[in-house]
Amino acid sequence: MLKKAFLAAMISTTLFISFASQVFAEKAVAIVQGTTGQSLIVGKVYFEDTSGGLKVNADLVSLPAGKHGFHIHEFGDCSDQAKAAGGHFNPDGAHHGFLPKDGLENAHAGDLGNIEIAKDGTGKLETTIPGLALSTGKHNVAGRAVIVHEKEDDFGQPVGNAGSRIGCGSIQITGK
Ligand SMILES: [Cu+2]
Ligand SMILES: [Zn+2]
Repeated sequence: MLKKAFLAAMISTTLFISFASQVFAEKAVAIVQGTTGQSLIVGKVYFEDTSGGLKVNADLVSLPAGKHGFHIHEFGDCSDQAKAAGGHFNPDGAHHGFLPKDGLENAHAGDLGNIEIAKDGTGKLETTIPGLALSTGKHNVAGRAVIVHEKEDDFGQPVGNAGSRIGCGSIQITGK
């Protein structure tokens, strides 16, 4: 009998922990790869739901030095040199901008701006965006794509003049 009660307690604890981690601390990763066969671009972008918004932590290597437009596009499909990812994630029908500065009223929900790449080809970006989440609400980014562009996003209309899509990764929930 005791063994049975212990087992039941174990099971409910496990269920509660997996439920709680899904609701309160969802995490995801996008494995970024170059969109052309000869490209050496690789990287990881980690996402985590926090009380202050969606935490984004990118770590890329083998890119040309300089600033590169860095966005979340609508679909998590990197085929056809990432054209299949569609446009900037924009559930509000806003115009293009810089989300951390302009907010969801004045920027696309996918407008993360630029990632700066050093001379050695590496770049990091860490930001927390209020209003975005992985899988809850209107501004949910799981299953969409992170895109790294050829050129700098200059925040011009309609999509920042950042040129072609050189890196892409779909945002996949890792759970814990
Ligand atoms: Cu883009
Ligand atoms: Zn945009």
